[in-house]
Amino acid sequence: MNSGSNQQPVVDPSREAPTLIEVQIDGIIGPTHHFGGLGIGNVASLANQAKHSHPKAAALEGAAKMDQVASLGVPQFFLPPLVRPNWDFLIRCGWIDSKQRFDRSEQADALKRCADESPALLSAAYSSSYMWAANAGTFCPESDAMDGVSRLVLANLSSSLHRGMEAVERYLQFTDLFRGVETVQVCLPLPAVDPLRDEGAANHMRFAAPPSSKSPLGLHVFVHAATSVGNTFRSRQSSLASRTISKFMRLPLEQLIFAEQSPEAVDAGVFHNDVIATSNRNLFLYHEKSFLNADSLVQEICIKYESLFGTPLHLLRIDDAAIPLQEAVRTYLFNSQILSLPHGGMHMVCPVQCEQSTAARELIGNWIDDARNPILGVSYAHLSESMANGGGPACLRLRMDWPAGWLSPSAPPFHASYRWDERASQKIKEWIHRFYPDRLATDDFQRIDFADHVISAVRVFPLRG
Ligand code: SUG
Repeated sequence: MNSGSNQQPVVDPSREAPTLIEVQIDGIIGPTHHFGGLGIGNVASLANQAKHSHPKAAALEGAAKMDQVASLGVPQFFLPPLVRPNWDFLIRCGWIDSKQRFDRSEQADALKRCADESPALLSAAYSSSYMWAANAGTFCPESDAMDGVSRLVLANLSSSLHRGMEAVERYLQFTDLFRGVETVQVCLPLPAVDPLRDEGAANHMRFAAPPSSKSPLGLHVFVHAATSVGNTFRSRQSSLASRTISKFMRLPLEQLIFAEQSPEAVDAGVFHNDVIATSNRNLFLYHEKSFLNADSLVQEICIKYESLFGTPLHLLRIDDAAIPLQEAVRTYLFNSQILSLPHGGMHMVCPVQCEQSTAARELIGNWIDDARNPILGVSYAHLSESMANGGGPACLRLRMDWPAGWLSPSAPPFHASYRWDERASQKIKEWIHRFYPDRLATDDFQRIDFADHVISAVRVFPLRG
């Protein structure tokens, strides 16, 4: 089932709600990973603009994180890299005529002229920003929807010069990934206009029952950017987009909350909610300065959570005195990937920057020692290249709660060619070693031989759907 329609919800009271399994879908880091300085409100991206990047090391770091997650028994999937430079984008921006798109000397000329006259646009055409899969879309499992349909609403990413182009390419990838699954709707992104700007799951949290409970329901919190004037940075997620997506998903009001980021957090470099707050099932980790009117918001979340699940939500509130906003943004503690382990309990994959920060390391140690919360262990991921562009462990993955039947051994494995297992890991790492540049400067983008190389590299990606 593809594309959304706006028919009225149909509730089927006899339907049986399925058990859900949390899956992780990472974007493979591409061979043109670089520091374009294009991330709006993203202090790491702005600070590292035009530095040399290391695409091979970057992609191997991302692969190692997927190995780490898969080794815990958590279902891990990947999305193949997208073809860059994006010639369609360059054609639409007038740098080459569509009739000449396959003419090599015209291509070479277009790259050179664009590099001289509009380097930001060329950087966008080469961007590997699709690697941050948390921004690909927002997912709602069928058990939460009033009409019993699972939906993935792709994000339009319309705020950013370099990211808007991902939306349609991602739509095609997910349509392929879910090929043949009748109970999921892959929905086109909202219209790519400023009032509907949307950045996907990075601004959405789904709370669920503790693992001991069988309830498949979820409480959805959509976080939009600060609306008050005076922000240093332009906001990325509009309130209208969040509200429209929640309607699309046919969510009942009892399972729905809207929240606003605090302007102070946005000004400190919190360009997405997942930089300063995160959830996993019955756990809520947040910074005291994450939200506007944080106390009343958290109270609302707790009340709705308890009335849905009959048990309290586990809160980990971090005060500014313990981790100041700037330290939170530097370490990306809140962007740690919290995983539900197959046999109960949770595990955190934190950026190595948290291990190197005394304050963050001590907090994590205390959580593990405290038997009252579900966190059982931690591992640290080295993601220096992604982090230098403002992307931590949780940014690199889209988390979805899939009906267990989709993964059962007796079901058709529609997702088989996107599964990260030992074979995929080995093949993809070999391919990275063979084709990825060790070091990249944005000057390389104007070379036609470089463009040819990275396009052919992605075309021979070893595992295609
Ligand atoms: O959109 N960085 C990304 C980082 C996305 C992080 N995702 C989440 N928080 N979920 C962004 O700002 C930098 C690219 C550059 O500057 O070349 C960039 O796009």
